[in-house]
Amino acid sequence: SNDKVRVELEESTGVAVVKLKSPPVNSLSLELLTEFSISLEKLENDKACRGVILTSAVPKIFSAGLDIMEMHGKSKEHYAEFWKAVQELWLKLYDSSLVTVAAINGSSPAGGCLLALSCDYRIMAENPKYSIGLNETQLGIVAPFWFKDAMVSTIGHRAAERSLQLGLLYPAPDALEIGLVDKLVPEEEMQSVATQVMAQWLAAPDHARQITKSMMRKAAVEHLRKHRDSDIQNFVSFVSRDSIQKSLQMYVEMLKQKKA
Ligand code: CO8
Repeated sequence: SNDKVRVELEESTGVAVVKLKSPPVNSLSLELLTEFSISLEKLENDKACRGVILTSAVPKIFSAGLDIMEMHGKSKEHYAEFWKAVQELWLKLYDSSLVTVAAINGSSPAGGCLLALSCDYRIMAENPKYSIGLNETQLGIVAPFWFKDAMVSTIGHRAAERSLQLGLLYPAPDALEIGLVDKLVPEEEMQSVATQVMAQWLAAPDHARQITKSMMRKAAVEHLRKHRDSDIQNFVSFVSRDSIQKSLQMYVEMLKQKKA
């Protein structure tokens, strides 16, 4: 069903609020990735839209990242299709000409963090129970080069190296301290602060801002565009390994045990 991504465009301001609504944890399944990409493309092509506020309609969770079930026990063809959809969404979001503000109203590990990193500005609810980071190594997997590039661009090389090797998840206050997010706000003020930040970014003339954004992001975007096929091949062969399948299996079981 086409209702995992809620889009509300306010014509008077040109600002769209895009809410992920795929309970329980907004994990990025092939279906959600596809719907999200289509929504972004529509907004990108809509002359009435100048900015997007990205947030979650699921309490306490922004996004649990990529859907682990899409990377486990499936065919190589499926892994390839899934990975292509992950790349596609990232390219659309990271290379968007719209102003993008992430309103991170819950936990945001791995692919959830990547979504936030791809926006122009990040505000996060100041709850220390919410954490964000690229924790891939903790699952026994490796964040791809373009996840790494986005992290390095945001927090710098040294902090990114430590953060990626250890697979660190930062509670909101620590995320602010290392610059992984730009601002912490009380959860009930997220929407109004996001709107204020958006107004500030929209005050810059569109054309000049868009060219500047594209200049800043071009190298990372080209890096993936040029190596899309090999990146898919790498993902498929990596994720198909028995050892990786075992790690993912153990991680899923760990999540279930934590619950019991
Ligand atoms: N994918 C699929 N299912 C998930 C995921 C996920 N990412 N996260 C949680 N779930 C499932 C849980 O297993 C659980 O299922 P069930 O109800 O059947 O037991 C259900 O969602 C609810 O989860 P929790 O009970 O854990 O919910 P909480 O509210 O307690 O916690 C969290 C929410 C904090 C989001 C927690 O679920 C969590 O930490 N999840 C794991 C997040 C994670 O580590 N994601 C990493 C995914 S990998 C990725 O995004 C990038 C991969 C890059 C590719 C590398 C190349 C190989």
